[in-house]
Amino acid sequence: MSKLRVAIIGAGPSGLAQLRAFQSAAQNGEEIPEIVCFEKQDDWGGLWNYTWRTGLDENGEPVHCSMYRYLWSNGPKEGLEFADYSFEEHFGKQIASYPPRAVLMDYIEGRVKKANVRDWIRFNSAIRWVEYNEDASNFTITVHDHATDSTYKEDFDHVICASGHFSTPNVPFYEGFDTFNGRVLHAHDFRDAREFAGKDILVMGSSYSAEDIGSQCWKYGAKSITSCYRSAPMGFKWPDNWEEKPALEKVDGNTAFFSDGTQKEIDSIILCTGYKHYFNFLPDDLRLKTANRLASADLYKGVVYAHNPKMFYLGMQDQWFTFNMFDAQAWWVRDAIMGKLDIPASKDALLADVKEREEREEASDDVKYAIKYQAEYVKELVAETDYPSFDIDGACQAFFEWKGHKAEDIMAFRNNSYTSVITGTLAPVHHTPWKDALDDSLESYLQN
Ligand code: FAD
Ligand code: NA7
Repeated sequence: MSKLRVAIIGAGPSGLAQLRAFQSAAQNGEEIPEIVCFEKQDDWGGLWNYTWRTGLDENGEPVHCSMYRYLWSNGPKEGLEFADYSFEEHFGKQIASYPPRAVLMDYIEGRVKKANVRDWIRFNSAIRWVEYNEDASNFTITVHDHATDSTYKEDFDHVICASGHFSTPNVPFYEGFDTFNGRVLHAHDFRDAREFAGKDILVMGSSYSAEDIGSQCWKYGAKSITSCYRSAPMGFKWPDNWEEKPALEKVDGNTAFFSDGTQKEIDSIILCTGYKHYFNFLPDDLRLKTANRLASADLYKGVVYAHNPKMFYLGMQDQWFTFNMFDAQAWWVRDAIMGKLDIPASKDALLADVKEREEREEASDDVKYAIKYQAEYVKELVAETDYPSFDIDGACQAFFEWKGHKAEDIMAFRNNSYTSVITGTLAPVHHTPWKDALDDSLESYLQN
């Protein structure tokens, strides 16, 4: 019998977790399928692979990166540490708890360099289309190889979609945007807070991007920050030049009007209004359609596409846990493909599992409940595979402390440190408070 062929779409943290999962099985002497990972960018790392570009990339593909300069981890690294590759193993010492992007990128790369899986990736290779062949029970994938500017097709037994879901911006229209006398941009296109130094900015949204982009602009010298919310305020104790307002109604010239009847003169509008799950390379019968939530629609165990169980998705949930959850998913998918775990044959059973997860998520809108909910999910998958078990409740504890530190002082929460659940070591306090640390380079961060 010929070897199974598995296609992985994307070499971000999720796709790389999948490569590492297969590589670790091979290292243990198991026979693994043939793996091909397709990545449209010229390097790995997904969102963590920073580019100054916005709009279209050098090949005319939509720019994937939504990260920006000076971005530091928005949660403690103790919540995302790989169970098979600690921060101490990578850096040779324990490091502070909220690493800047470049430091986390270095860490992500370290594990896959060690695993020696780069040759499994075809870079500059954008997936154009995926079709399922009922007769042959396999998939045909159409790829655009930008290095040779040619397209080709190849067949695979399984497809694992790890293309991320924080790249295609959700961009609402409000009256007056089209005649606003300043810049209107989405968080996806935000690159450098210094652009807004001395300016009065309006940040729309009340989630992570609004909080962090507003904070970056504050740190790098914006004159004032106004944030506005649709449903609920972020409610932190903001600095004096940051005001939180209810919903935007319209803008007229440079004046923004809010639902409480107040108004504010502004220079720029940054839409931190979230992202869409968007897969323009998938036909209706394979395409995941879901909201950004913890229990993704249509995914058995959060990874198996219920309408075609030969197709898998990684990392499609809203995320408290990130790298370690992608690992748990990747190990589980590997074992399902290798026949070590069973996927129920009936679609009803697959969808019943989804429904149960949705109902359990909807049982409470408490934040601690949500963190524990995702922790239980990670535990469930880890228990069914040989991914090294780790203290997932301890990681939850780091998240709970992080939430408390944010409530205490939103501009200082990153000065705190937490204990690694992998090595048991307490992280050092960073040498410079976050608000004064203007240099976000790896060299600067590691000077502890
Ligand atoms: P991605 O990182 O998005 O990677 C997907 C990959 O698929 C990309 O390399 C892309 O080029 C490739 N791809 C897409 N389409 C195609 C195609 N058609 N053909 C071929 N390749 C394709 N998480 C944290 O843990 N800590 C943080 O501090 C943090 N900060 C964040 C800040 C921002 C602004 C954003 C947007 C996200 C942040 N995240 C953070 C969450 C982030 O989602 C995860 O850390 C992680 O990057 C998700 O990995 P992924 O591999 O699932 O997706
Ligand atoms: P999120 O977490 O999806 O949040 C999107 C925010 O945008 C949220 O507050 C929404 O309000 C708001 N929103 C969405 N549509 C609108 C419209 N039409 N008008 C006003 N406000 C709107 O996205 P983020 O970018 O913050 O975070 C995504 C990831 O990036 C995250 O995992 C981080 O790690 C970094 P709502 O509360 O729904 O009313």
